[in-house]
Amino acid sequence: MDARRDGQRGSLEAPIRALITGITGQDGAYLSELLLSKGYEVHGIVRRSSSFNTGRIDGFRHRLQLHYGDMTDASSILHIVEKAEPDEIYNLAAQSHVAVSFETPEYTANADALGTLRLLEAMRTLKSKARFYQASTSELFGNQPPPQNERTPFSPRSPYGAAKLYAYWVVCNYREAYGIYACNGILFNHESPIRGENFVTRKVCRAVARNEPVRLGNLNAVRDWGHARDYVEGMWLMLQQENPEDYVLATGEGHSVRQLVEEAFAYVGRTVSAEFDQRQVRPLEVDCLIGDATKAREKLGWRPKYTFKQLVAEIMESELDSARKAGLIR
Ligand code: NAP
Ligand code: G4F
Repeated sequence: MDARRDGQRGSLEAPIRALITGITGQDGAYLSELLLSKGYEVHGIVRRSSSFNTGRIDGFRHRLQLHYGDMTDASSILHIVEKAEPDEIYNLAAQSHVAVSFETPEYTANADALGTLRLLEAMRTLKSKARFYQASTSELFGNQPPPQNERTPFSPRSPYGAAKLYAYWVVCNYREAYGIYACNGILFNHESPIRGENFVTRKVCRAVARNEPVRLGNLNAVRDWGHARDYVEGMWLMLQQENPEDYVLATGEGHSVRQLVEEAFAYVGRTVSAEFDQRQVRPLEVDCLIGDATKAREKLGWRPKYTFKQLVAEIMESELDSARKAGLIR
């Protein structure tokens, strides 16, 4: 362990420095808040966009150190790691939408697979001693029967899953070959009121709250939905252990998309109604993801606090509030 971590952890003179790629995303925002609350100096990589993409972190942006960069641009990654000199790196940046990965497979591989390699290579080149968290995913499991855990074989069913599989293995390789403290967090679906609007939880809650048609693809898919706030705590815990290992984070409870729709309508006391939209059906589907997070519970002491019901209620409340403010409902 290096001296900063051993001796001066969290002290005022030398706060621990974290670098978060994907800081403008759902998890990046929750993780930033968590690390700031622990006294970290938080750096983040933001990619240039024609419209503002920092909405999720604007409330505490003045406490962050943001750098322009892109996972597809090796030199930007190298310079940022050199400048920020992080003690911990959380690699959350990705083209994270499974359906979109079928439309943009090459870009997804570039950002999600090669992007991870670029970051690890930057660390190796700079001889960085940072601890490294990789945002791996339950999509790696594909249609392996549930419950899935760290010993379940991988068999991804999308360009996104395949890109993340490369990233998973290259993280393991760099850990073994170069002694980098690197962990894969194999996270099952986690959601929140700031989830991207085109993921199914937020999409359903938004449409129900606004009294708009709910147009969906496969209602039979089962997912293990937790709250992002719980999951970023698990990411941090993985980097505080003596040895780097890979961990599944999941609630252990599965619900179908149909049950999600029923829960959202029940919240507003309306009769369920959803329309089928062929455009939302993926070329390949992952049928059922339900995780077994025993290892994280036993080794990290990690347990999710939110239930599915509480998660849907929180997203619904937020959507109802925004619908009222927009004058769409009373
Ligand atoms: P998200 O909301 O889609 O955020 C993704 C972040 O990556 C955004 O900040 C995005 O920037 C950034 N990004 C995308 N392409 C980039 C590029 N080429 N260069 C630099 N930044 C780029 O995703 P999330 O839900 O927070 O998930 C975080 C990570 O965990 C992702 O890697 C995802 O694949 C993985 N994961 C998520 C879940 C889940 O259920 N949420 C489960 C397992 C694994 P913009 O804001 O500019 O778009
Ligand atoms: O909300 P989703 O788009 O999430 P998905 O595909 O499970 O991926 C998310 O979780 C992964 C972890 O398992 C992450 F790695 C990934 O980055 C992302 O965060 O879709 C959930 C399910 C799917 O089975 C999909 O086919 O909902 C089904 N679905 C049905 N109708 C729909 C729709 N999904 C979306 N996004 N939109 C629909 O209209």
